[in-house]
Amino acid sequence: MDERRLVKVSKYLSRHLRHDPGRIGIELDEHGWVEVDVLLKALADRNFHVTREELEEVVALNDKQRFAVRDGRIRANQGHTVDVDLDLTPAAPPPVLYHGTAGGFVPTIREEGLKAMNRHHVHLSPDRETAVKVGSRRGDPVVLVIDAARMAGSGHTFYKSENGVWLTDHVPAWAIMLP
Ligand code: HQG
Repeated sequence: MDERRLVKVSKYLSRHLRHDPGRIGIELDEHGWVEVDVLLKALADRNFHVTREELEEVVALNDKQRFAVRDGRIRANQGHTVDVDLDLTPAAPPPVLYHGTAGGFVPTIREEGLKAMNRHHVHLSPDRETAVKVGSRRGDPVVLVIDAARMAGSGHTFYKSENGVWLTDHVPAWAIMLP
């Protein structure tokens, strides 16, 4: 499959497995899973024909490992806005994590910290390079450095999604290190 189609299928899956399953008439279970067969049929019914092999390729080659397939079912690894329980286990974060954002948001973020906005958690990257990519989605990226060790020390819980994104409920302003 060429890169363009990979990205197209991945975006389509992200939209419906994270945000809007009802739009294509599928239901996610409480942990975010849907049968692969049900998903493929829903896509075909909407004239978006994806074979099982193509779906497997999208899952395997996805640049951010956004999806997991297990026991004939598929789900998004993180990034949901719909209410799902991903059974995340708390994990000890590395001392420092990164958050890529747009420069325009920085003054507010410095005041109120990082909020989950529409998602379930604030998303943090394990390295600066990844954070630059995340921030670039919104224009000129700014990378904030987060004192995860200090947050963990004061009782904040961190989770690591299956694809290596660090998640937490809120990053207080004091945990954002000065440049
Ligand atoms: C900002 C993508 C003002 C925050 C990415 C971000 C990631 C604030 C935006 C994943 C704020 C929310 C998540 C505050 C946070 N005031 N702005 N207090 N607190 N913000 O998309 O982290 O490609 O919900 O900085 O790569 O950008 O879809 O979060 O800019 O991993 O797989 O509010 O989504 O992954 O935006 O991205 P988002 P995000 P995928």
